[in-house]
Amino acid sequence: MAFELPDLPYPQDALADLGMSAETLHYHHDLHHKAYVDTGNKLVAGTEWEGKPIEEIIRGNYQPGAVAQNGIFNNVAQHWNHTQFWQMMGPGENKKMPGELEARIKDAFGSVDAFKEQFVAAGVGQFGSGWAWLVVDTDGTLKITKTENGVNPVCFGQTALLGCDVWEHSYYIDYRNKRPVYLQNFLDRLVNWEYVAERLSAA
Ligand code: MN3
Repeated sequence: MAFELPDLPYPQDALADLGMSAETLHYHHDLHHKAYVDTGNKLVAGTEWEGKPIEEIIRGNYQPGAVAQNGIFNNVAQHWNHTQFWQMMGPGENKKMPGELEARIKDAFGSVDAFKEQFVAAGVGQFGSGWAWLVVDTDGTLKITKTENGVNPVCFGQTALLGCDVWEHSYYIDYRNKRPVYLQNFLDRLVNWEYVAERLSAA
């Protein structure tokens, strides 16, 4: 089955009071994400990858250490990344981190603030386009990682709990060049921690 652009799980203006405008979500979801879906469908059609599970296409096309990944990888991985990203955010102020997730984060990083500091540093330290992630690594421990362009935790057999898009299209309308402010706001106000905790339970 061809890839489809999923609807946002909330109205386009639902995050505006929390630091992500309707304009950003319009460009990011309706145009950027849609382009990955459309291009991914075109590139996969008629190849051995057509109809395969998305994670299999991502792992099968990822080339470790390559200077650039192929077009199928770039577009299909970015479709996966954005589909997760929309769900990892949500409307409503003061979203609380469920206890079990908080305990695991404190255990791994010392404190919630230390976790946020390291996550922001990962996103800021990703030179050029990419993503910052909180993952369950293959050894079962929580880790913060950064990846370039469309590369994601699926490539490494890790479970993504949280991901933040640090491509400029994700923040330039609302934050201009201030990537650190965008990342801090993402963690403080935008993340749907209940959903992150569900992903941890399922890992
Ligand atoms: Mn993006």
